[in-house]
Amino acid sequence: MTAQTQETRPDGEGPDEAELLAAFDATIARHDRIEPRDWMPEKYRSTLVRQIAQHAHSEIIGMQPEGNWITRAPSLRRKAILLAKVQDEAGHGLYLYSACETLGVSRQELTLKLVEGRQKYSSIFNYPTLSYADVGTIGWLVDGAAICNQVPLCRTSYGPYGRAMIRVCKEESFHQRQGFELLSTMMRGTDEQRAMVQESVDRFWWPALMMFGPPDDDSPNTEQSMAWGIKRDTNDELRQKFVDMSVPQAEALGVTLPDDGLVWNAERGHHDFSQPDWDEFYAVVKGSGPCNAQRIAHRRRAHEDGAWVRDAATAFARRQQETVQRGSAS
Ligand code: BYC
Repeated sequence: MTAQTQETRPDGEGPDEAELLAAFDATIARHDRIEPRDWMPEKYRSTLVRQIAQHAHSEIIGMQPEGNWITRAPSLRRKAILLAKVQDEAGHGLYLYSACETLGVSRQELTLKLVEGRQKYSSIFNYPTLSYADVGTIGWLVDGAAICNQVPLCRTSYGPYGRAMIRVCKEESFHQRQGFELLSTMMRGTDEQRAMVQESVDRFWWPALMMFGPPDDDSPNTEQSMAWGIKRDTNDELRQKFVDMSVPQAEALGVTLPDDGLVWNAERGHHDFSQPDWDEFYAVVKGSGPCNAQRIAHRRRAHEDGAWVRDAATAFARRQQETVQRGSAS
């Protein structure tokens, strides 16, 4: 049985709810994709809206910490690279808002929920960027964490989300390399530059670990999201993967990761590591991080300042439609 659309069958009889659910469950069990016109349980739809909207908001809010350095980039080359990267994040936000719209919510609605604090975005973007090294550290660690989290999402059960992720991941891996390249250039520079990199890594390491969400035992959504194939790995599995990936990269760079508990465990075949400060995580998620108010105020201002662009685009589209209609009537 394949996933059923919500339309009635040719005989005029619509499938009942139990049949629809069975078809949905069978599609998930086969690791096939659910598409926008397929029937889906309401909770599956609302879970996707929650996750994809948060993801889209993260991309858009995530433009701010790095955007902060565009006017102060140390060279024309670095400025061009940073501009392109921040523009990519805007593109990622747009693919994701479009994916979310296929679930019956409008972008306007999502934006209002963000600026009114009714939907979340990633905790990581509530930390400030204090030096240019932070641009490299965000690329290396934050985009690195994003890749760990998002590569499995290319196989998520909802078609439009998985397809958006494929392109996003390609760009994110490019972003990660540019971050690593910036940091390795600084590490080959002066003692002062090396100290800047280390100080930046010390600030971003723990917030990067928090990006994967609370430990599995405290994650209310993981079990159901895994059962539905929305998430393919748990928060702790992805965090472990990120730590294992980052240790040799830190060695190659010549930086120290700020965790005395970070050691190779031969028996597990993974690194052991300490837990981040989960009280800090919950405080940041609830709005008390160093930059929450600033990030939302900036987003709200940009939305309000952009009202005339939306009005003009809507008027232009209406005018074009009228011209087409006049043409086909004559
Ligand atoms: N920050 O049950 P859980 C980027 C919330 S952007 C804030 O484990 P779930 C980039 C969670 O929402 C990358 N909130 O939830 C951009 C839930 O609250 P609600 C962004 C968090 O959904 C620019 C509650 O805590 N990536 O890469 O199963 C420049 C309980 O959590 C966080 C994505 O959005 C957090 N870190 O799992 C550079 C990836 N963690 O909603 C780079 C897609 C948890 O019940 N999202 N919460 O009120 C996901 O994979 C999952 O949503 C998460 C959380 C793993 C994040």
